[in-house]
Amino acid sequence: AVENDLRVKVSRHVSYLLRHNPEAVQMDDEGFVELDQLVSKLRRRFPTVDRKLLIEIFEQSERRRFEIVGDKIRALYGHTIDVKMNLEEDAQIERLYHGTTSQAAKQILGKGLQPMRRRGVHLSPTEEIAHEVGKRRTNNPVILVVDAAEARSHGIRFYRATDKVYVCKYVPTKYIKMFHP
Ligand code: HQG
Repeated sequence: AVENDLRVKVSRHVSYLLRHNPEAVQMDDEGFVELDQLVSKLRRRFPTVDRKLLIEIFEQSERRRFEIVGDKIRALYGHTIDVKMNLEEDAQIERLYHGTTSQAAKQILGKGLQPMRRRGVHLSPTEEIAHEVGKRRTNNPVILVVDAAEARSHGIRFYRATDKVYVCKYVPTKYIKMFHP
């Protein structure tokens, strides 16, 4: 349990560093950081962390939050800092889902899905995943469904960050409905 606790803390801290860069870690314009540099940053807080443990944490995680390319690593979504992710557009997906609180859902149905503090709106490919996301904020999440096909025909682009996370700049209210299973 202590082991797991450390892993969760390290993973959260990596998300924090790579999505928001509070300590001004050297990052390229696509959001990549040298793994070695990240490890040495992390060691100040978690002295037992090394490259091997980091990679284990990423491989065992249920969500793919990071991407390692060569000697570099970046967060795949969730940024508040300006990064050029160059994610792959998904030009086929017809529906996307968003799980949130009932209060937020009301606002969203009034003015659209906004990225709030992040660089993009985060959407889920299935209602089950949207439910999990909403569960982080409330016991009774509301699921919204986005008509991605219709939005796309009006120029809105949806990008696949991972198998569980899609991002988009903004979704106007006319493409959003309450989801009723
Ligand atoms: C809401 C986690 C009022 C939106 C998750 C959400 C996800 C509005 C909140 C990822 C609004 C933003 C992202 C509007 C949107 N008025 N509220 N017009 N438009 N909102 O954290 O989707 O574990 O930025 O409903 O699993 O909750 O960190 O987005 O409640 O994939 O890897 O504003 O973070 O992944 O919150 O979560 P967030 P999110 P990790």
